[in-house]
Amino acid sequence: MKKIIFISAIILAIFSSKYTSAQQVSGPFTLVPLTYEYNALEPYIDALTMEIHHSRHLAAYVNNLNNAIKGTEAAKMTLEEIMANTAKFDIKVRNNGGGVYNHNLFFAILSPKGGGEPSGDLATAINSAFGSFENMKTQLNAAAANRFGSGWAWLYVAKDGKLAICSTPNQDNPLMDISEDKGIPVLGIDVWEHAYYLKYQNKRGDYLAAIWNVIDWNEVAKRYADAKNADPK
Ligand code: MN3
Repeated sequence: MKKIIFISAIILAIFSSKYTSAQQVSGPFTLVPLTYEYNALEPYIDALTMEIHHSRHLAAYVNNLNNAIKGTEAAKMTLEEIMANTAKFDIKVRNNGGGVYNHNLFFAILSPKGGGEPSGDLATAINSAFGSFENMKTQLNAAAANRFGSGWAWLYVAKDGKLAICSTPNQDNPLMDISEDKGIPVLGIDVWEHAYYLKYQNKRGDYLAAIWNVIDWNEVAKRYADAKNADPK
């Protein structure tokens, strides 16, 4: 009897691991691993949300993008080149390509060592564009809170070289040719419910208040410097 229970437990373990483990992905795009543990952003973003968000949601965008670009011109493009040409391709390329680009940025600008305020050139640019760091936060939170349904709020370098704030629906972003507001994103906040619902339920505002504790300003500053050095198109 004990043996049967033991064997059943093993079979169950094999089955459940099959359902809970990350989905397999095969190129050209791959699932970028996190540089921190799933529980590293607690208590601001909970471990289960991070695990599902990364190992299932992002993994699905990667898989779906790889499938959508198979045999097309996009299969030889970088993610940034795909963003600049979404109008040419199937809607699945826009949705899943945006999903991969946006989440790679989002997970990279979060850190357990985050929080505080930016310094240097980024701080100067924020003060010049918004008056103060607090004003920038207020405006970005408002863009995130007012996004109806699923989407993103962005701090980005606009075509005039200045920092600006916008919000996009679904998995769109300012790099896309179809975006109303165009530029290079340096900070993105995911306001899809999957980003916060397990911990914050319908209280998107509480998630938006908490996320500033885990924003990695060194990484945002690096992206700001790269964006300023990029060729204006
Ligand atoms: Mn998401």
